[in-house]
Amino acid sequence: MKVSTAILAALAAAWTGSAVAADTPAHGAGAKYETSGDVLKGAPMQQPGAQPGPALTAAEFDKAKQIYFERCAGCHGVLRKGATGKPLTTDITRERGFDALKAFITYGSAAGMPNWGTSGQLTEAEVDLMAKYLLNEPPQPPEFGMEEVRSTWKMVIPPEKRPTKKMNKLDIDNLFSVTLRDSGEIALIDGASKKIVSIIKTGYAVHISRTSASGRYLFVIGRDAKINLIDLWMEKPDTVAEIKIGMEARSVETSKYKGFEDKYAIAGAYWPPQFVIMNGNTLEPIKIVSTRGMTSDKQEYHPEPRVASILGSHFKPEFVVNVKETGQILMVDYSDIKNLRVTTVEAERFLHDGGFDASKRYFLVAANARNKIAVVDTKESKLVKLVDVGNTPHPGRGANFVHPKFGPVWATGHLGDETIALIGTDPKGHPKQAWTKVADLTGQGGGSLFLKTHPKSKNLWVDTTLNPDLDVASSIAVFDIGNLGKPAEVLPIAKWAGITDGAARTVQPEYNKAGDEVWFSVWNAKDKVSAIVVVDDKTRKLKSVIKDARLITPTGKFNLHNTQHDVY
Ligand code: DHE
Repeated sequence: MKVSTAILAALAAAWTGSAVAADTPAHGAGAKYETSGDVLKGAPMQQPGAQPGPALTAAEFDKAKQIYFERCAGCHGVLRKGATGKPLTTDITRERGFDALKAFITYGSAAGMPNWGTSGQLTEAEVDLMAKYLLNEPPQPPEFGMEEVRSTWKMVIPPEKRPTKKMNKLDIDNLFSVTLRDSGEIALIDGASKKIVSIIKTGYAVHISRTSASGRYLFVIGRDAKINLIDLWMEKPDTVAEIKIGMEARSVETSKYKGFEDKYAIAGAYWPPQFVIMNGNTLEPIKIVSTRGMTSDKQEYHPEPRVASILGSHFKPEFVVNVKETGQILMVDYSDIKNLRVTTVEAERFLHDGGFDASKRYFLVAANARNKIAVVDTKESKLVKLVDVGNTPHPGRGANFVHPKFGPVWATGHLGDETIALIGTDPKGHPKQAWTKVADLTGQGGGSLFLKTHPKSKNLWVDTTLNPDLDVASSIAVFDIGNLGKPAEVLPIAKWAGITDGAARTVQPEYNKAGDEVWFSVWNAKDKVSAIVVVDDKTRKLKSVIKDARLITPTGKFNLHNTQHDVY
């Protein structure tokens, strides 16, 4: 079934701003999707004192603050200075006035503002309250400087008390770290037996896992900015250190350059807008750097630019830090942290997720609300090109393969349309195609979050997790790389898992180490059965279904070898 482009556009706008439109079924799957400010709703914030706005009681202020951080902050910003949504500072809201604000919240807008009132997401009284709240100055969540960061640092097992050799029989390379989103845990699953080896308590709503350069350590970051450092050599892998680097975060990475393996870790926060460099073996915080600054386009000051994806360069002792609202890519040189050198690459606003090309020299990242992919040369620390793609690219780390006609390409799917854009990545062998969109494939629909292939595979798997049509959202499209003119085959992954209760969606293909199996999460509500479905890559037939009462809301899966070596 084709879904209207208006719905997809609203979905895309909402996702990029981190709030799903109220009238899309994706919002119905809301339990699986939380707005980016939700962690902050409970943060202590002083109600601004007497001011020209309508007076709010303390209880009203608390309620409005909670609604704002649950529903609005992702798009309009913590301080209401605007992100993908319009700014809502009092100079603007007071000029608009109470009635206009009320109408806007009730009916939404064509630009992607959800119709909170008419959809029934907010009652009339709540809409009233929010209009009043917006006429008052915004409260500010607390900062999180070195004193606060350090006070959260826990050394559970110091390096000298850790094993000196691997104490277990696990095939670490083929372990999968699986996010159990709503239980605040990860599951370590053995790739061969498909058995859960261990469940480890982590921060709230874990977002990603990353393997250290040596492969010994696993870093896991929660939405609440808590990092767990897990030692995979222990008899039973477990947390050896933890820390909170802010109040809200999504990304963590480790130093990968030769000579610096496992030495440093870095994590980026959504609030406060900052990144923190830590000791890679202990998580002891070393340096905090604020990302507040000028936008790349108009060079206007932005007070809360969130840190999106971070990658460790293979070509230099540098971290590639993508700052969302300013569109600046910071190449952070960790060879001398005291005298930190940061090369600021002017890219494009609303940077989100991305990955390397097959040579690992070039980094491609989505400037999602600008429908572009920024390409950075990590050897030269320079922007190569901004490439136009479809509506709201969302690549995850992307997918690299050799196109029969155009040579090496990197692919991204989109939230706002059904296309899969292929970008040439071989400036030496295919200079004409390099850093341009060479082709579009047509997938099942918009709402795509992740796609994946493997150097040994001939398949390209594309999810459509947030498509409003549940049949589309619960299945996967697979393209034949050798014959891209052929329409994709659609496999009903959630049905294969035998899950009929709830609105289970299929999310994030991930290969095993050998590259002959693909794992999919069948992501259901917290109180419903979820699963992981394993498909044989060659035959595209079901290989196994992992079901276990402990597999609560599985989303991301990270094969430790592929994550360690950036294989995708
Ligand atoms: Fe993610 C990656 C941010 C919602 C699952 N997500 C990322 C990255 C960022 C990000 C910045 C890149 C990290 C990196 O590479 O260093 N995600 C956000 C959001 O701001 C957003 C839109 C809303 C929010 O409030 O968090 C969001 N993400 C989601 C989900 O709802 C998903 C589907 C389920 C969940 O667990 O919350 C989800 N995000 C993922 C996954 C990755 C990811 C699985 C890593 C993909 C990979 O293959 O590397």
